[in-house]
Amino acid sequence: MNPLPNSRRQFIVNTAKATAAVTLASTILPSFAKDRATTNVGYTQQPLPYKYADLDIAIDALTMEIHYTKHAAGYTKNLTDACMAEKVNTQETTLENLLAKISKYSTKMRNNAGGHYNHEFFWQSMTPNGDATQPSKELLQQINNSFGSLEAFKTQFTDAGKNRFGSGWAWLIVNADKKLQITSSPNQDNPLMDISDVKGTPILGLDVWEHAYYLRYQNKRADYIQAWWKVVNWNVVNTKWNEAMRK
Ligand code: MN3
Repeated sequence: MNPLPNSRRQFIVNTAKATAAVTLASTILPSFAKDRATTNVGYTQQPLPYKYADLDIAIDALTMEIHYTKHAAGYTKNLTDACMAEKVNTQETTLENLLAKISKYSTKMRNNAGGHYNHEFFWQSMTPNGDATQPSKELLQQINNSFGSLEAFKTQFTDAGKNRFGSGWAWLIVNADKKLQITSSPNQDNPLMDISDVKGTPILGLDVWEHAYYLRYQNKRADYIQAWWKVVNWNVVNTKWNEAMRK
């Protein structure tokens, strides 16, 4: 004989499931949810949020494919190797925190932690529908305050990328005073690193290594940057700006 009516039994099953879910949420989910709730970059290469050919208005498909599967994937693999060799617990140390004390690690760690972070950040910051996105009202106000206008900001950021000698990145950051600032970094360095001359939280970054543009643009880096504005995902920049202001 069934000791419990069906509805009672189902209630117990549901309660057990709910309890299990609450237990799971309180034990496992905090770190997971934290990563998902922010635009933090993890240690693994994430799938591109678009196809290689989708950014063709600015970047051709072959460049995207080689850049993602060879250059960027190489940084990710070498970062994994460096973390193993230098005993970084990637479950406990966020990549952002590792970058903040990068001076304590090897040059291999610096180059590949930066290379992995910068590329994951870069992929996130682009979309085939860039023209459908724009700075939020609040961010636009800050851009106007800091640089005069959106166009003036783009010109100054473009100059930072154009004038970065050799390989590197141009950045828009939120600095310690919560102000917007344009900067650039050599190689795979970035403004999260303790060794960086200019420090802050990046909210937009542009890869100006030749591998990012040479097939289509050859020596014309300025043309690449001009086209790149069409694929900037301002929705992501808005989110990163909000997060940086709350830090
Ligand atoms: Mn690159």
